[in-house]
Amino acid sequence: MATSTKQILLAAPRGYCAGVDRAIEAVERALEHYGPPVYVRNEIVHNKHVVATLAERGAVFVSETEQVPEGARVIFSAHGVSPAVRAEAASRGLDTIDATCPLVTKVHKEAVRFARDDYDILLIGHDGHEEVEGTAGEAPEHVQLVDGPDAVDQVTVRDPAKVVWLSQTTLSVDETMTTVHRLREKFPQLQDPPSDDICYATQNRQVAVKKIAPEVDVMIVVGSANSSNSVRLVEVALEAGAGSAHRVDAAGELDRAWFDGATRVGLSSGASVPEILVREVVERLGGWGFGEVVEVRTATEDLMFSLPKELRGELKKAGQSARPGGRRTLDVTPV
Ligand code: 0CN
Ligand code: SF4
Repeated sequence: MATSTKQILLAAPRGYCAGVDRAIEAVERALEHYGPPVYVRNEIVHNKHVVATLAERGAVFVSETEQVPEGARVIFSAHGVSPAVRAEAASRGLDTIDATCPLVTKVHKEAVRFARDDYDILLIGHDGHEEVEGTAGEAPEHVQLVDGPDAVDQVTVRDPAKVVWLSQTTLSVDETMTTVHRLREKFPQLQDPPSDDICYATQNRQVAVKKIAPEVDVMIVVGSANSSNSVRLVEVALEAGAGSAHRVDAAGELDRAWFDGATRVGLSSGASVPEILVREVVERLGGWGFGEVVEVRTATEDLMFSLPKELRGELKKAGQSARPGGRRTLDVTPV
């Protein structure tokens, strides 16, 4: 059907997942309850606007627990930490609040269990990503990192009858399946994880982008450069047939030339991205003639995680509600 108004196809689900919502609320509630400074090990989630906004409110982001003064309070990020980091924090007498997403913790538990049964664990994930460092750290003698299909050739195992693959939660589903296929060609007895390690939010955002991508001239994904799940959405969009695809941190990074001759733009955002940043992109595109916004929903999400237990206990003692607020956005300061 011919249309004179240029359109935005807005992917749903997009933006915050349950683990991000909980982690950000943990920092906000800790700041309210204890007052600043509250230390946070690594970026609480991989979004520079979220980090800048929380820093303005008194969160102090550090890359190692060594940088936290003895006896102070530190929050572990949504991506999880290895037992060595926990031990270091304990040895320095730090009060810890663990905002690791429960779906990351689930993968840690799988690694511990398969290591106990003396399996070789092939962990599919991106070298250097914090989540992978945390998961591998649960069983360093048993875990080998497999960073994509091309890394399969180098993999060797002790006993091909006792091999399992696990993965980072925020990978491309299709690329991971290619890696698994190659691993299984090499090790036919390779076992699957007990349940999907790539989380529901990562999967849902990819499904929505795949639906929209073939219909659009340009796909825009809002998210930070170090956000694995956001970057995967750009790749998924291109694979699924978008004319072009770009990641931006915020509306200010949009280049008008990307939209020359375009009549339909797709828009999504990663799991760590506040909705306000998407709204600003919609506004900017509206000013460039993309006046009609059509939401394309492929799933509904209502999962919500309770706050980290250390914080819940403290809030209850102080007579404050320990229920998660489900804030779903943060009034971020554009940086
Ligand atoms: O962007 P994120 O903070 O992290 P990655 O996609 O880089 O893993 O999103 C939340 C994901 C988690 C854990
Ligand atoms: Fe948890 Fe998935 Fe969100 Fe990561 S992207 S915080 S694993 S729900």
